[in-house]
Amino acid sequence: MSFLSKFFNFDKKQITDPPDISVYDINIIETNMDALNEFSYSLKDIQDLKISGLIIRNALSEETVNKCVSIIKSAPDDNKKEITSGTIYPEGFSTAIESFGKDESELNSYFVRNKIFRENIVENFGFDFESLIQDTFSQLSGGLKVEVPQGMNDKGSYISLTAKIIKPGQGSIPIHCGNVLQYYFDDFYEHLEKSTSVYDQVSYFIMLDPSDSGGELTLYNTLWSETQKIIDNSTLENLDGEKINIEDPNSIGKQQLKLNPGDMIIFSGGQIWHRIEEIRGSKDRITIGGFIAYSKNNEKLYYWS
Ligand SMILES: O=C(O)CCC(=O)C(=O)O
Ligand SMILES: [Fe+2]
Repeated sequence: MSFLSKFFNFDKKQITDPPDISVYDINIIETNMDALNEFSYSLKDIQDLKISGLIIRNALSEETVNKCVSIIKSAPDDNKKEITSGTIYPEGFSTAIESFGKDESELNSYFVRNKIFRENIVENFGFDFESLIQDTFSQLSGGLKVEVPQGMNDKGSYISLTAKIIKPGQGSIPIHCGNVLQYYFDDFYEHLEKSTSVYDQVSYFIMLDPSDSGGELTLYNTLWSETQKIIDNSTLENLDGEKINIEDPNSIGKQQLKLNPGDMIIFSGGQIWHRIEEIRGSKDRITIGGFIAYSKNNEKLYYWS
């Protein structure tokens, strides 16, 4: 239809069409480690939603991936934490603060344990993921320093990254975005917020072992700025009070991403609503990752999990 005929033909269809609530279109760029120098300021573009995310294919070799999978699987249970959607290794910040509350000595020893775990990162994960993350994000931010925030009361540190093991039948990671967690658990973030701009944080993870089927990352075409309420696992409500059925393609657009062993994804997980699809088949899905954000003065980056 030409511009003029469109302009003069206010037909019935245009009036009765449902409102277009998918105002944000997901756009993911794919690259590999060798081409990363073409993306010198992409972290900012991801945070500003100019691009939704970046997939770095084969960030880790097959050999390294296999070594990490076997080390993570056989890691001692007392370093692992069971949560509803699976197992986290080692314990991340949000569940630690959930279990320890404001108990200062428990929290202090949690942060000290993280520091010790990090000193033995190759032994504990099978690979120096901290160097990989620091180099990658430094390249994606025009050369900024990338650090792990210090723990509460200047004790130890946050954990840099965690592995997530989701078992078939144990489900999925239901729909969420990083900002919704900060909204509901704002006192959890009180300390981190002093150093780090946690709002609009960026998510990243490396796929180590995909499930036989399912386990895809689904990004939905709606942002925290327009949708801030979870009604249930399949329904969101936007700021206009409209219900969004995330299972209904007429209600919302989405993009599903399948990652292979060794692939890394960096995306606007703070702002874009997303979920991990149900794990099916016979094997666990294993990823390793966390969050990254600018420091309060924008001079460096902080990453944690
Ligand atoms: O699959 C994962 O490891 C976590 C995905 C996720 O929700 C995130 O990275 O924000
Ligand atoms: Fe997430």
